[in-house]
Parts: sequence; structure tokens; C-alpha cells
Amino acid sequence: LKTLASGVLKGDRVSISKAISSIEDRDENSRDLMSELYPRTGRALIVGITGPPGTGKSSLVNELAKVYRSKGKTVAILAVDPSSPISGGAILGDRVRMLDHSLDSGVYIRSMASRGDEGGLSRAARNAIRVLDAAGYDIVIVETVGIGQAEVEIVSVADLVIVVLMPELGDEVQAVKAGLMEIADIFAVNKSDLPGADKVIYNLHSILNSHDSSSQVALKVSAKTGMGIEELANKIDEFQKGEKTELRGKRKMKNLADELVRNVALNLFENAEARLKNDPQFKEIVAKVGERKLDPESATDLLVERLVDYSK
Ligand SMILES: Nc1nc2c(ncn2[C@@H]2O[C@H](COP(=O)(O)OP(=O)(O)OP(=O)(O)O)[C@@H](O)[C@H]2O)c(=O)[nH]1
Ligand SMILES: [Mg+2]
Repeated sequence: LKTLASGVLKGDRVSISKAISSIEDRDENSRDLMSELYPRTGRALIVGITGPPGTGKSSLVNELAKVYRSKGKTVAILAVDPSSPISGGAILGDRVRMLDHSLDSGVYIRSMASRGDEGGLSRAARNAIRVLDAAGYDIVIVETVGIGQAEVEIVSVADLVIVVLMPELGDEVQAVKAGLMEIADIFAVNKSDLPGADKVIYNLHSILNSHDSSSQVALKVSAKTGMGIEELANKIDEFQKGEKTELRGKRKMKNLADELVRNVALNLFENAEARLKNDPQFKEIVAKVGERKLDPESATDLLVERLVDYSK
């Protein structure tokens, strides 16, 4: 294990891949690995990119990576797909587009997909980001597909969140409803080479103006023509250097608190599940509920009492 952690810290790609797999599997090494790596994190800029399917997130990530590489910065890209099981089509598509960087040792690309458990995925993604941070990448970009709560959860660990929209989507309002409004620092209206981008910007501004959103910006970009990409990278830089550090500090602490609460809930759930399955009284209680001698809520209270000693 010591060698795996030190391999990661040296930036060895094989070690990084093994470490992320260990975290995905939550195997017996993953816990010690995280405790060795965590003190060495906190250096990378974590950029979250999310938005509805097909808006051009991967294409933008690809272009952003080019900008950073031209400035000599190293980039790790984590593509997280909460909606599809392992190796869905979208991820395959991402892989193909990312071939632009396949021969560049300054770019590391990894995808993670749901194994049917969203909470588990965002937990694994958070720790995978930490591995990449500890490995020394200057920028860690996390791409998630979609506009749901799972994406919000995954991407909210980022220092900066970019929500990617496009013309003729009509989904701005939906994205806002799904909670992206609060977490977006930059709205990138991609495919602005197509007609209709101004309308999206107009709609966004009217939504932004009705909120306390002084720090949020909306930009027109095109991953296809390269329009606005430099400006997007500059906005990211500004954000990193900007005086919003206090706000970001607060956000980080809130995210950490949320993460710990979720982890505790997940661990308790798994522990309860395992213990109940091996508890002969559990079967009896289920039977009683089946016979209507006990109602489900009272049965639940009874079981919780058996499992948890609140006095501790
Ligand atoms: N016209 C135009 N097409 C673009 C632009 N950016 C991406 N596309 C195209 O849009 C399609 C989707 O691009 P992706 O980068 O895969 O989008 P995505 O948001 O990562 O997609 P998912 O990960 O599946 O949600 C592809 O066919 C791209 O070639 C752009 O700026 N202009
Ligand atoms: Mg994509």
C-alpha cells in the first residue's frame, strides 16, 4: 500500500489508475490509501462541468485542456456518469473525443459510471478527485452528464462550477430548478456558432437578475470554432485569484459537512442492512407485520432500538 500511495504522489499513471479502482471497489486498501493521500491534497483547482446531455461538455473540456496544456499546466479529467451503468455509450464517445490528448502525459483521463448506487458514486468520485489532486495535477476537471440531484452532488465539491447550456435547448429553466442555479459560477452557452445563443444569454440574465447572483457570469462559447474558450479560461483564472475566497471557504466547509453526513448515513445503512439480515428476530418481526400484529412504523422503531444505542 505504501508503494501505491507513493506511486500516486509521484504522479505515476498506473498507480493513479489502481488507486481509483481501489476507491471505486472500496476494497480493503482504499481506506488507508485515502488517509495517506488526503494530507497531500488541496493544491489542485477543481473545476466541475455539468449540464443537460449533449450540450458539448466533453468537447469544451477537451478545448479547455488544450488551453491549459499550452500554458504548461497539467490536467486530469474525470468523467462521471450517474445515469448509465459501466461503460455506457456516452463515455465511449468521450473517450474518442479525448483522443486529442491520448499521447500527452500531462493529461490524465478517467471515467466512472454508476453501479446502481448514486450515493456510492459521488462518494467514490470525491475520493477519486482527491487522488488526482494528490498526484499533482494542476487542474482537475470533473464532467457529469445531466441536470439531476446526483450531478449537483458530484459537482458541488468543485472550487468552481461551469454549467453548459446550448441554443434551442429550452432547458435553462429546468436546469435552474434542478439546483444548478445555486452552484453555477459560470454559465457557458456552448454551440454559439449556431443561432439562438443570444436568446439563451438573455433568458439567463433575466433569471440571474432575479437572484442575488453578483458573482455569476454567462458567456457564449463554441467548442467547435474555439470562440470564447480563452475568455472562459480567463474567467476561471480570475475566479481562482478572485477575492471570493472567503465565500469559497464557506462553501468548502459546507460541502465537507454534507459529505460526512452522507457518508455516515451510508455506513449506518450498510451496517444496519448487514446486521438485520443476520438477525433471527428480524424475520419474526417481518412476519408479525405480515400478519398485521404490528404496523410497519412501530416495527421500524423496534428495529432501530435493537440496532442503535443512542446513549453512546
Ligand atoms: N455546432 C457545434 N456543435 C458542437 C459544439 N460543441 C460540441 N458540439 C457537438 O455536440 C455533440 C455533443 O458534444 P459532446 O461534447 O459529446 O457533448 P456532452 O455534453 O459531453 O454530451 P454528453 O456527455 O453525452 O451529455 C457532438 O456532436 C459535438 O460535435 C459547438 O460548439 N458547436
Ligand atoms: Mg460528455
